[in-house]
Amino acid sequence: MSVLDEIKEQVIAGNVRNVKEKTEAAIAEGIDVSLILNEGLIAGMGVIGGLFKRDEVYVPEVLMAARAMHTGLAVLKPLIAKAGLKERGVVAIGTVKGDMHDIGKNLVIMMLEGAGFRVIDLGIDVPAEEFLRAVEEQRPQVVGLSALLTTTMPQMAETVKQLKACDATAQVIVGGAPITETFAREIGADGYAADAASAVELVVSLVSGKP
Ligand code: B1M
Repeated sequence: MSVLDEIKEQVIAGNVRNVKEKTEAAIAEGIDVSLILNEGLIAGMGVIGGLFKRDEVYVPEVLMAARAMHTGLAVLKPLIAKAGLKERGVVAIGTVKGDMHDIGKNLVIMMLEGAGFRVIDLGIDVPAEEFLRAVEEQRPQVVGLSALLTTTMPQMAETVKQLKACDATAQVIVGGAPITETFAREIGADGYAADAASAVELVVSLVSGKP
């Protein structure tokens, strides 16, 4: 098994120590940073995303894999900066005002980071103005809104309305347990994802302009 396959397998297994060691070994072997990133770390998170989507692994496994991937990323970070690798895109994401749930949002963030996106985490209980400020100041291509309560769905609708009224070109996606495709369409969002892996697929398609 190549060291890249080993990194991938150890990300899937959520083994922090092994991912760190294997990433260091790959660097020592002189393997290109983008290969370590794409065929090792990101590939591992991709597999976990698919398993999670099919209910073959659950939240704890995804969190462990994400932690392992972050350890590998930390080892690669100085080399990524030197190699001038481009990020795949920028996404700003938060849980809407009145809503404190963030486990799902954090999973979406981890999977997006695992897929090579830079994510601006706006946190929980985020008012519409804060989403607007992030769009103005940081110019993300995609803004993600999460809501877990039926009582915060109107706030999600209001936030989408305000984001669409400003002249920024950011596309707005929504998700969370009570959110549906129909609701997303009704409130004028550009996309809906039922889970973290689908959110990555959606963002990739929006950023690449391929539906
Ligand atoms: Co809350 N809570 N909670 N809670 N809580 C629910 C959501 C609830 C369904 C429980 C129940 O009654 N059965 C219920 C909502 C009912 C409703 O509105 N229909 C509820 C309630 C009522 C409340 C309080 C009002 C309780 C109270 O105080 N009386 C209160 C509200 C606080 C507030 O937000 N203002 C409250 C508080 C809490 C805790 C703080 C205790 C805790 C949150 C801790 C935290 O997040 N840091 C909590 C929890 C843990 C839950 C449950 C048990 C689990 C939620 C969760 O993390 N799921 C939940 C019941 C349940 O779902 N079984 C419940 C795991 C997570 C991975 O899934 O968040 O759905 P999920 O995310 C998924 C997808 O939805 C999607 O991808 C994720 C990964 O696949 N997704 C996106 C999410 N965001 C996305 C964004 C995207 C795309 C996809 O694009 C941007």
